[in-house]
Amino acid sequence: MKYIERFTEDVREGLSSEPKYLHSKYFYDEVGDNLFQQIMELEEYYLTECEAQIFENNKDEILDCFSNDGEVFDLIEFGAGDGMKTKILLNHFVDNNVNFNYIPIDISKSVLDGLKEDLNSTLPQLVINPICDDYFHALEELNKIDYNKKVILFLGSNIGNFRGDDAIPFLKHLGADMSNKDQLFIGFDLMKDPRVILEAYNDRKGITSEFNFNLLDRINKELGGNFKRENFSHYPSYNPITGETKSYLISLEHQSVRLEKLSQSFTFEKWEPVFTEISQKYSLRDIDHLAAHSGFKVEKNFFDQKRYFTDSLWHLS
Ligand code: AVJ
Repeated sequence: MKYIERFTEDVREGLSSEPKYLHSKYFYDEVGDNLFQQIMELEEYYLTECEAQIFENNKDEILDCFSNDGEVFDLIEFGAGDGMKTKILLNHFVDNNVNFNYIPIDISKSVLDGLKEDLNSTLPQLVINPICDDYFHALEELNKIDYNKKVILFLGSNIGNFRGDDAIPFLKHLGADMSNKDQLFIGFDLMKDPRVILEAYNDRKGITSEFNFNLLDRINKELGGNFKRENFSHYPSYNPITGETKSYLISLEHQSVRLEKLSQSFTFEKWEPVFTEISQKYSLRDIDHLAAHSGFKVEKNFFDQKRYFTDSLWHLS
């Protein structure tokens, strides 16, 4: 199915559901990529800095874990983005003449082109083979062409887009494409002061709100919608019991929105929420639980100084 058809069907399904929802994966068009870039630079959005600190402070040990006495490995990154944090590791590996190939995987061609161009100029010795595809398809293709040890990076708490145990099928699927010598290095944002978490998704400059509203702009642009921004309000929430950080767009009045491409209108009650995104937060027990129930074993957890975040190294159990 073509992208735009998927988008159309997902929006139709989401807005016909009770409660209504829209998939956060559609945040990321060119405008959305740029807004997320700005989010990562926000003071409130501690995740980026924590992970950078983890890499900076543990790069020797991380390298030791990845590399078995000089044997070549593929460093495969899911959803590489601009690769800024990964660059800390890449730099360190290149400096140490490590024998590895960097394989960023992303569905966005422009993101990959930008990354490759940047790395070619800043790290010319690096071997980089980007793959523009979905994660699993790319992995299967890779498995056909080489038998190198694979280290899969899934950073930045991207896993948090799955609610709790909903990550298990995804992780199992990943495990099925891995062999015993392979590793998974996965970023989890940890439970912490609920206020700190809420602020990260409720920044003072309103970039996160803008990020959510971009979804309505996209629907207007691509599906011929007539959403009025001023009729909605961004509402972030954090539940310290479940670790669920959820964002909503709340309808400020009873209204009807028409989507030309779907030849359909949708009514919103006054104060009706549209669920837009989950960013799951984890306890260390949650992480052990996820690993155990998806066929992995936790080899080691790396932390930042405040213990806000962990990058957890897994292998098949
Ligand atoms: C890219 C999914 C890790 O959930 O923290 C940031 C996206 N949303 N601010 C996250 C996001 C609002 C981010 N991830």
